Amino acid sequence: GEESRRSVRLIGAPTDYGQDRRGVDMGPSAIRYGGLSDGLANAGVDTQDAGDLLVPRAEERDPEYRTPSEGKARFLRETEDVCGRLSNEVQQSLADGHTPLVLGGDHSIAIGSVAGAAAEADIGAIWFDAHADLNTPTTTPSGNVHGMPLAALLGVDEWAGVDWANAPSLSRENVAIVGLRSVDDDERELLRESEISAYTMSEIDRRGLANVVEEALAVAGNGAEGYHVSLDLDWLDPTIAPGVGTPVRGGVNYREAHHAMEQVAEDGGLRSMEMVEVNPTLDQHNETAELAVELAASAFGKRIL
Ligand code: 5AB
Ligand code: MN
Ligand code: MN
Ligand code: MN
Repeated sequence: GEESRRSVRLIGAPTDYGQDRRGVDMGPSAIRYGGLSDGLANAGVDTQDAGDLLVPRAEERDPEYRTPSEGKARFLRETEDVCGRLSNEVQQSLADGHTPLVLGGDHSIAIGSVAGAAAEADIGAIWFDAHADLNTPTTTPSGNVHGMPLAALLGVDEWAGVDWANAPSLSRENVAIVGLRSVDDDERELLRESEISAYTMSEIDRRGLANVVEEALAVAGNGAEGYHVSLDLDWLDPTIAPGVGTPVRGGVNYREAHHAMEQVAEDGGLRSMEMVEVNPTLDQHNETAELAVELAASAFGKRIL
């Protein structure tokens, strides 16, 4: 019989509420301009573009936000609003038979994309990132919500019972973080005591990325109805992905990254995906957005032979 083609629906979430540096709201445009629809067509998937969510400019809003316990989360009201709408879009895409591919925007939008993907299914997640994104409004050193989405989705401490995050949308035994090299003290403590599978760059050096990703796929998929892939472009080494707000040296290289995405395609359990933190104002010749395009093509099954 004929294999059914995967159909991808693009959803832009042009936010920059979650971090300090302006410009990441241009990520969806940069990634589209980088050739996303052609790249996905080459991967053999049908693509439709739902356009961008409407996101009010940060200058028009008041960033100050304190939780009842005096925790800090800049632009949390705006983040809640965008994530609620994004969650609905992701849920609708899945209901319509499309695989959602969300284009960020800063990483705070993951609270919406994963909540939507988890609304009708028990899912896992693989977090490709230099950072753990496990802060809460209490532990955050910056007040920036892009450092907190995974904690929100897991319902950690102050994030517990946050209904707009559908918290918890994920359970710790089905979450793998791959590529860690910048972790805050409270995040480290949480990772040590929890069942979250966390793979540092050092472990990747020792075991090879392919082995680590194989394990991460097993973790995310074990007993779950598919998984979400959250790809923070700062996962990559800044020499190949300079257009990000929080670069950290010592990330994965070009071929490693492609092979990881090829493993995702091969595995077949991908339910939804997002690419975040691309900041064209910090980039060189849109190369980070173009790399995101290439990696998406690999994740959706582009074949060389
Ligand atoms: B990203 C830091 N841990 O919480 C914080 O880029 C950085 O989404 C967070 O991974 C980086 O502010 C968030 C210091
Ligand atoms: Mn669920
Ligand atoms: Mn990061
Ligand atoms: Mn991140």
